[in-house]
Amino acid sequence: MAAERVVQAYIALGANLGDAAAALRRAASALDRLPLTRVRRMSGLYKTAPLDTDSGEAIAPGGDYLNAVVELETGLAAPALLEQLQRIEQEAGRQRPYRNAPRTLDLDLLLYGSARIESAQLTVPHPRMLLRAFVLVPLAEIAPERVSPEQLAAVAHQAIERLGDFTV
Ligand code: PH2
Ligand code: MG
Ligand code: MG
Repeated sequence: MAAERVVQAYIALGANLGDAAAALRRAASALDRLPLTRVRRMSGLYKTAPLDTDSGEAIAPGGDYLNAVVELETGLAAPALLEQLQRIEQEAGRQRPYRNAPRTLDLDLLLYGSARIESAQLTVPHPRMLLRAFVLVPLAEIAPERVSPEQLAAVAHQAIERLGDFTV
């Protein structure tokens, strides 16, 4: 059998409803249990103010978020990985009453190797990741080659606090 093609994928985790720390820990261990997939690196755990999705600036409804980014090594194709992320969100009780609503768990596919994907379901790299310190700061922690100093400088005014290591 041919060897599986394995890629590094980066997933942003966020939650600001319920026990967010537990939701992120459970999500990381669910990711590690996906077929053909291992969690290879985990950023620290960050506390961040809720930001508006589109501008990345104005404050959105709800309390502070916990955010982190993990690196996966996966043999899943990007659409199959997206399907699994959505399943894990559903199992964590995710509801979508309105845009930017507080959430029990959000899992966003940021990067899938060096792929550029534009389908009806999925855009990779994530189209808004460069607007968000809550993505770029933890991503830079585990994959500094994927984030430039200029990109970090552009979001340096957004409040973000590293609470400590993120362990499952
Ligand atoms: N996610 C959003 C909108 N705003 N703000 C923070 N701080 N963290 C998030 O994960 C987040 C957000 C949409 O997914
Ligand atoms: Mg999101
Ligand atoms: Mg999402």
